[in-house]
Amino acid sequence: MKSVSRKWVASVHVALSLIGLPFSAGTSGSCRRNGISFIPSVFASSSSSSSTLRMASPAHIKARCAVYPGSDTHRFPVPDDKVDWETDWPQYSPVNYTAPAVLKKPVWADLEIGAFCPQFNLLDGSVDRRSHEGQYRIQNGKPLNPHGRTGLEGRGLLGRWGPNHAADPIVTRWKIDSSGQRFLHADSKLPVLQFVSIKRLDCGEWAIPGGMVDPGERISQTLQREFSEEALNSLKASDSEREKIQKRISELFSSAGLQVYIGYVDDPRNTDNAWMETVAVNFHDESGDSVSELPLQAGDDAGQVSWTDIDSSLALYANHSQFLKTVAEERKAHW
Ligand SMILES: *[C@@H]1O[C@H](CO)[C@@H](O)[C@H](O)[C@H]1NC(C)=O
Ligand SMILES: CC(=O)N[C@H]1CO[C@H](CO)[C@@H](O)[C@@H]1O
Repeated sequence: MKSVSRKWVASVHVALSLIGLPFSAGTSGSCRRNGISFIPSVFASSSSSSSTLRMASPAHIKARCAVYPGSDTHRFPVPDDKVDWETDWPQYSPVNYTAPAVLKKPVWADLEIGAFCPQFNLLDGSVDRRSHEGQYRIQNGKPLNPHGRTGLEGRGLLGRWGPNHAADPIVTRWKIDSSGQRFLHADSKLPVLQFVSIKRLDCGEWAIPGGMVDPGERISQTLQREFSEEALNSLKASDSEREKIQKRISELFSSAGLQVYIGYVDDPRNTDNAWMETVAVNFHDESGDSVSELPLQAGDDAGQVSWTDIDSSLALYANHSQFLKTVAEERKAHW
């Protein structure tokens, strides 16, 4: 287990230097440093992913968790050496599970295969069925998870067959001391970054206030909408203050963001036929006169939004700490 997760961390670095092509390729306004692309503010929704680069995939782990979240359904156990679809495994017999809430046909979910004809690997009407990781395979009419077997077929809790796209906005400012100077960390002597975080209701861990990309929405819009919803809803502010804050948020999000990750997410909800993908982008208020003044409570209640110091010791949801590490390194801040 331990060696596997170390491998994964290492390969995230590899992924960072390999991925990012769909946005930066052919966009003259973007530059690349250390393999990380600075993206122009207006970028198309997951653009045409012509990139067929496949990272030396780390075996996903959460996507093989024994009990599927929110259910009593046990996945068919998949050992590390059987994750790859290329490995012949006639005995493989995944459990078929789609959550009742998904089968009820809510607006955010697809129908069962057969009841409609999805255009996989394409922009299908307003639903983007393209993967950030290139073309994925279709078997018996169903898309195959690009990172391999999960022990469960169907969609589980996910609405879409194939990729389910999310976006994670990482909004940062410099931590300031009482005299208005950048606060330097006692050990590293480096300035400390703070990011807007939310305490998750389900597990109590800190997380980036991200969310799902709506049909027809550009990723840049999702980033701003999710952030505005979370940050503004948590504020006790008058309408005029709210308007002022909304304007600052719009300005910050129309500046060039630093793309820190794009691609597959090893998520416990993933299945053989449905999986999470995300784009994580850092928007940074360098001068401190924009959203740095957002009066977020430094609270500890679930659902609470606050400015949190970026530090390697933070207990964070999923692979969010990997994203923050990249931000800290790129901005030469304490980690
Ligand atoms: C899987 O389950 C769904 C309903 O949950 C059903 O409609 C579908 O036919 C099943 N597929 C297989 C291959 O058994
Ligand atoms: C840095 C970090 O949180 N890495 C985690 C990313 O996800 C994999 C798979 O679930 C974990 O094993 C890593 O620890």
